[in-house]
Amino acid sequence: MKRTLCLLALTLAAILAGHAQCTEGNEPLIQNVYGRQTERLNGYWNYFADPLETGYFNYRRQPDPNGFFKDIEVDNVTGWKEYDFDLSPVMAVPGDWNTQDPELFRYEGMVWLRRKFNFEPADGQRQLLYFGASNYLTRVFLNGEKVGTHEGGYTPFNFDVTDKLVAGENTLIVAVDNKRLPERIPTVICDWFNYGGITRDVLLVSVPETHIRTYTVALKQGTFDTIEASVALNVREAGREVKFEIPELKISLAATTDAEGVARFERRTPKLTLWSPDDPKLYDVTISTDDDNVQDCIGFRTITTRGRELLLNGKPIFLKGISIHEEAAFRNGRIATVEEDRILLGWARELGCNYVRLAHYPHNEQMVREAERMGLMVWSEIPVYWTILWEREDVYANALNQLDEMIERDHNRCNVIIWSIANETPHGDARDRFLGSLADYARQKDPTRLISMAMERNDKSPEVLSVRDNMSRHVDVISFNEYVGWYDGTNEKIDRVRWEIDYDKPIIISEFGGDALYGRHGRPTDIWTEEYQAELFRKTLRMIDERMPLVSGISPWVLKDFRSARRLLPQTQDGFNRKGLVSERGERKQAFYVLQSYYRQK
Ligand code: GCB
Repeated sequence: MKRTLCLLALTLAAILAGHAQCTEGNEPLIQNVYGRQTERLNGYWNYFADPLETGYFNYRRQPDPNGFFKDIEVDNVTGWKEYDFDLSPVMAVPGDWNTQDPELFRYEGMVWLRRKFNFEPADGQRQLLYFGASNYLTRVFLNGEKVGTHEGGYTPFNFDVTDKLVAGENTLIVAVDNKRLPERIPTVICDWFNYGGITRDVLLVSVPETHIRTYTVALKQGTFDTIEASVALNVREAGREVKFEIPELKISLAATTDAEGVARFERRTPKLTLWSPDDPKLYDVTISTDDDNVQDCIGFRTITTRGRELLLNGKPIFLKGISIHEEAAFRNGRIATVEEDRILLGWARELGCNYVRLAHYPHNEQMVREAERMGLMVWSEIPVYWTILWEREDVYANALNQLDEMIERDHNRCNVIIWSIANETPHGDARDRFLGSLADYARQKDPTRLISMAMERNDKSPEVLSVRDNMSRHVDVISFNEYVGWYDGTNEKIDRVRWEIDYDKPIIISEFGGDALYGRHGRPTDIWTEEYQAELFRKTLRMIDERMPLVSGISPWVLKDFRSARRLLPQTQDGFNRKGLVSERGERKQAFYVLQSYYRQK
């Protein structure tokens, strides 16, 4: 107990420090922007690259208090400015800069973007400026004033800009910096493309002074038929009436907020249809006060474990999964539209999946929502990947903040069954402390889901494979990246190995796979061919069924060939990781059909 309290105190201190260090000016995240009144600030924004960061630092590299580029109208009365947004080209927001401007394809640094928009203030309304994500460090200026900063490339953030908006034309300027640095998360090396830019929606969310900030709607723990909801206002105001309605279930409840500004609801609902991949039932939910109103679609399910079994709604389930990067099919840039989400999820369905591992960072909100509608369970992950600076408090605070934002955004998505706190991290005391605290935080913030991380193998001998990791006691599910036949021996090794995994927890193989260039053929022993990859899948799937302890799910690596600056081999990789079952042009490789027929008979 003492230890838990201690960790909680540490965690709280780190969160507070996190907000001070890696983010600044952010309001607590508002839940479900898509169910509210918003104005989209997407569209074409003027931009220019600023590799020397002239627009942010003065010549001594001190942040310039006047922020040179923050507002072109007021910053330089002399007119001697050496930049001009009006004369600069435009790029689409949301969108990465790498695939929009050939000169910026490999650019890693600062880019300034500007969008003008008209605004008419309404009495009693507050305006939140919301970014779905922007990679990586984002500094925001509105009408010449600094609004705030956010660190982390894959989670949403919002600022209250009510007092900075003016009637008529407004100028929003955003500096985005995607440099890779050792203290960032992810850090200097990772195996995916470092797309920079404002990569997700930018919205102006209009809410009343006192509004519904967030809510949680789920099954009461330990039950299959009792809906529980809590609704939090943006202020600690007691005595406000809040309504909670699910018309289809004839639920219409009212409650008043307590001193924390929170209203709670509970209702037994024997006729509830639980969400599952076979029947991804969602209910329309309305939450309202006398002047605020949020609409959502919510499903109900339980996800628990029993020894080595994984249980969905109390019944054992096998996760037929695939790992996915958020990179658009055919176009191969950061996903910018929901249609692009649907293509990837459609391929996962075609494979026969009931589950997707959204690697290695939180994907866009619509991806998760579409998956929920399609009956796909989700593993959601923060980019704590490979070698993080485990000893540094500011790095921990940043990881914690990204974890917090991931959970905050998606805790009402019933299809999210696992929060993953890391991928392939080297063992050590500092790492264990770092990840142990993240796991405790996630569990305390959201006790309705399972916690996991993609571990590495730690074998007992070259032929007796295993996972042994101190983090095992912190996670609910033992997940690991396997790779026999690719990074460990060739395909014939798969038939020789034995497995001993000593934990009594469900096992998920979070990755296995091998590279194949679409259209390259040879014998099943010829590396880089479709035949090699297909054989690797056949052998691995047989091994899982016949020679491993009970495995509760798999998410082979990976749905589609994806860009990675680490993949240098000419004529084979050409800048792409080739472990996709589908090529970067959308062609299915042989292994696609091997996995598809396995999932059909499973
Ligand atoms: C891994 C990583 C993944 C890589 C993959 C590979 O273990 O988790 O990010 O892309 O291997 O292809 O090497």
